[in-house]
Amino acid sequence: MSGGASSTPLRPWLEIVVPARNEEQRLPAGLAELGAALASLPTGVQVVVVDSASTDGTATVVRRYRAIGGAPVRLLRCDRPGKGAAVRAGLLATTAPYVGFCDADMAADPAAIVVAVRLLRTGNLVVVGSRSHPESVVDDRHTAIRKAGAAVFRAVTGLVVPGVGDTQCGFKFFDGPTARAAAASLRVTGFAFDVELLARCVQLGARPIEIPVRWRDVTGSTFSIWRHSASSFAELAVAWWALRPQPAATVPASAEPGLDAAAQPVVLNSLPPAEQS
Ligand SMILES: Nc1nc2c(ncn2[C@@H]2O[C@H](COP(=O)(O)OP(=O)(O)O)[C@@H](O)[C@H]2O)c(=O)[nH]1
Ligand SMILES: [Mg+2]
Repeated sequence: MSGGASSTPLRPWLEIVVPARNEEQRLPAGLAELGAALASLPTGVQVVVVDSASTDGTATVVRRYRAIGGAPVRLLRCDRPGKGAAVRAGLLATTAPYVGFCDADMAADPAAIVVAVRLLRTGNLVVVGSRSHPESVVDDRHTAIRKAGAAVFRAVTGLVVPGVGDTQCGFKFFDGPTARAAAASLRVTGFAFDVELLARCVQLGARPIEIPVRWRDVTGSTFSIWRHSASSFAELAVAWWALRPQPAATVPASAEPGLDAAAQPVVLNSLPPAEQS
């Protein structure tokens, strides 16, 4: 699966999607951090940066990186704006048995990828970074109003995907076929897409595992409380409607939505050891 030490196999074993909109400033540091984390993984990893709606030099910056930490970097353009649309396009462009996505600012320390991969390799289908995990180290400098909005948002997400403490952390890893199947039916194109993506994975039989992350607020966020708050709640409604249980007669048994006991999310204690400085 990991390929030879000297050459990158044609089919990667892990592909990591990085959505990027107007990220020329934050991407260089973000990719450097991601590269440092990938250097400890076996060869055969690829990074897919999905650029959409950028009006700056994001694409030019990405083209400068042929590889990071031994992983080739691909640039993908997505015509539709929105983080959800970009991650969906990135996931659908993957072929690897394991996939994931990270924000361009690497607010969640990508060192946790090694933990996520270990859990995927032991048969877990979805592993998500969670700032609400008791072992997470979170340096949250968001404004009080954004924190309050996030708390309300979290309460409402429970209606769509119960049991996941933090659906919005930009650090999620998946079994490839599960992620591609979930992404194929994704309706939400904006910041609330994670909720629908997780709920669709649960419908496919996944039991999301939450792992601790080291997370810090990185300045230059593309999320605007004024422009994106209302639309994020509207997206939740779209997800809830799209995922509502269908009458039994019209849904094949294998695709029946809903959370049975086996699909309940679980929380794991698996923060990687702190990096030595
Ligand atoms: N391609 C693409 N990426 C986006 C879009 N909107 C947000 N993103 C990316 O989604 C990620 C969101 O993280 P960030 O802006 O740090 O938001 P925050 O951490 O929630 O404040 C970043 O990598 C953004 O560049 C979009 O319309 N298109
Ligand atoms: Mg961020």
